[in-house]
Amino acid sequence: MSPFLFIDKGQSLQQQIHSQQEKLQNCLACPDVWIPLENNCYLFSNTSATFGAAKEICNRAGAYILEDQSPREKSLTKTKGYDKMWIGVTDNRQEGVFVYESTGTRVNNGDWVKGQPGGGRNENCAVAYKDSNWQWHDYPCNHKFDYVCKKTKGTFKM
Ligand SMILES: [Ca+2]
Repeated sequence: MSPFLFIDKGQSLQQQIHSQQEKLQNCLACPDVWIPLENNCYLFSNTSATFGAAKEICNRAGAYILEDQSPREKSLTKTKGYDKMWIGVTDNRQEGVFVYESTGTRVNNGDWVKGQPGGGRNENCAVAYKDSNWQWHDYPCNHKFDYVCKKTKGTFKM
């Protein structure tokens, strides 16, 4: 979509305003297949993937693997029927230091299941379990799980 506003002289001012508002709303909406919730857009995987592949797919869309889930995000996720899904949190770079993939910032209050993470060097990626109310376990990154890409509304190229 063009960022420029075109004024049609045949339209009343009110019509022009309405038309520009519609264009703006289209810019702020989520693209096809992505699900809107509050200020974000979500893409739910159809097939499972390793953590690295999931990350690449999300990054290619300018998004990142879902991280901490709000209660509303958890409700949305529940509708998808996943048993487990990746969370964009790893200690790949430094064992025991979990960081958010999207920002590289350290996870201080991760939503870990009690006793997790506990896999040491063999388990460097976080997985949310439905049966644990989507709390996290650490898991080997080369396993394949479902995943959700998340992106802020209005950041898509038109
Ligand atoms: Ca680890």
